[in-house]
Amino acid sequence: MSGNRTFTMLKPDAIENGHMGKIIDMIIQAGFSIKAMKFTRLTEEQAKKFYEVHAERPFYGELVEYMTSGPIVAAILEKDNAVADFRALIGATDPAEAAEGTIRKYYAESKGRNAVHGSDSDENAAIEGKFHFNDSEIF
Ligand code: IDP
Ligand code: MG
Repeated sequence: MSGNRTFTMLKPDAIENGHMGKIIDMIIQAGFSIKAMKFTRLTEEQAKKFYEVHAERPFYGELVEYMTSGPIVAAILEKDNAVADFRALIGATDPAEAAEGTIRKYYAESKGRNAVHGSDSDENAAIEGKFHFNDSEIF
């Protein structure tokens, strides 16, 4: 059975380009409710840990540098079928391949600087949510 929570980050390019409010509005209009939200900046250690699964990929160094380059918004979102529905809302990793109407189609700059993160499984949604929030910060 699929779960009802996912985890997202609005990445540094989205904040830098002034898209934070519009992206949060798209998320709410798509039926997600916000269970936790934080405006913060990742340390190098946090970014390395968060993207550990990509450690062997050629873009890992660039990814860590980008994700620590400025503030982000981290959030836990709730909706039926949250993980899959949120991945559909954000679109493909590369904005050139993202469907019309998706967040990445509108706001991503490139495959690397792609505006938003979305968890890829219920298991990772739980791990990633806990990575950023204590129980007392989740409503
Ligand atoms: P996802 O965010 O759509 O799940 P992943 O393949 O899990 O995509 O990659 C994690 C993040 O790493 C991407 O969102 C993007 O910021 C970055 N990334 C992925 N592939 C590339 C690439 O080929 N070049 C540069 N950055 C990349
Ligand atoms: Mg991924």
